[in-house]
Amino acid sequence: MTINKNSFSTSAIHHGFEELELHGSLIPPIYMTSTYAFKNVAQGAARFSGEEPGHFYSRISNPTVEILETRFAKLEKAQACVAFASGMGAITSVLWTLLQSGDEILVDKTLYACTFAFMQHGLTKFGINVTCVDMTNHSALKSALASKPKLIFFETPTNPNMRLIDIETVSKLIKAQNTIMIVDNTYATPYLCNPIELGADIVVHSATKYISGHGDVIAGLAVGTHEMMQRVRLEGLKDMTGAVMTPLTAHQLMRGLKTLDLRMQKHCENANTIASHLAAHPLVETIYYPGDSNNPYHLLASRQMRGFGGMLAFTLKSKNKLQTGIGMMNQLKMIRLAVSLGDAETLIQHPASMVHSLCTPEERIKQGIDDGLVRMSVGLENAEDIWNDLKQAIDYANTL
Ligand code: 4LM
Repeated sequence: MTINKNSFSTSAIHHGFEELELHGSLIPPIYMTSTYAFKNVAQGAARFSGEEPGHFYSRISNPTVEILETRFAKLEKAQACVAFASGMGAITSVLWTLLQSGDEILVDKTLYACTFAFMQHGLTKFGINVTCVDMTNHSALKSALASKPKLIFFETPTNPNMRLIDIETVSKLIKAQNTIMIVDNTYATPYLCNPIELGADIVVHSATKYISGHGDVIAGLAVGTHEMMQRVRLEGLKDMTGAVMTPLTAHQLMRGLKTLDLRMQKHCENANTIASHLAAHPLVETIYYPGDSNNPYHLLASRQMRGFGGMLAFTLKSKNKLQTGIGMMNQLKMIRLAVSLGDAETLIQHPASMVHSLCTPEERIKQGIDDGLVRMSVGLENAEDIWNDLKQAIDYANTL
């Protein structure tokens, strides 16, 4: 009998931990320690210099967090991983490590609002030039690349309007130059897409979302080469942000990872059911969901992802789409009105008044975010229960 230790589910459950080495403890112990005792001064010095492998302070590394990092690197098909206190901790630590004043970077026009704020209002304060470009438009991207940016950064699918960027094509466009490609893979997860295989250098995640899957953790992860991740750990994480993941969070994420494949299959299935119902509803104007065969990103999604994911967005037909959308959301009974995504509970939010309210109306227009847009993270409940709640709320909004 051969056991395929490389399969996603087996790696998600077993990789990076040998139970019999630790009293047979089936679950990796949670090492709640901030520091590590040395045998003598020479050993302490060797740990600090890196001559001897091992832990010396939990802002740099911790045995429980290390198991999660090893396991997640395997799932993302990367050499190495660094864990962080949040998705924003991952993004800021990676970018602070790589950038310096005077650098130019290129980012996609649609980004999660705090990532957008970090780029546009944070990095620019320190003399970094940030240019937004529509990375789905390859000729615009080619022209923008002429300035040889230090790095490019994008999400795919984008939050909240579900645009998809072709990772492999973008990677070919930057091949001839020394530009680093960073992809935020939060929406797809490594179960649906592995950007490193398609040419990305670094992949970042808000592990708060599908990786945790249970709405009880704030966490981030980044993967890349050993060399790049060691730099991120020792510069961005250790000296710049200090956004370190706790061992308890690592334990919760490892529990989440064990069911990531099962949960993603159900998220995909449920989102597909809800999208089909929405498509057939006369009051729905536009659906942003790559699983729909009429969606402009459908072919790319079929090639780049192993499923269409659990996220969708839509607008309702109305003279005042904003008011109708708000009226609909206030009428929901089971679906929870909340930001974040990837939980068992179906979550709905209104980007213009919540997550993307951090952007000005002009910035939202540039990012392609309609003020009437409603974003849904389709959960794991019974799909017909989700639809029945959504339908009664849409029907009610029509009477307003
Ligand atoms: C939200 N998102 O959309 P932390 N990258 C992406 C994200 O969606 C997020 C982050 C990074 C939402 C939070 C309120 C694509 C967050 C940032 O929240 O720092 O773990 O991740 O509703």
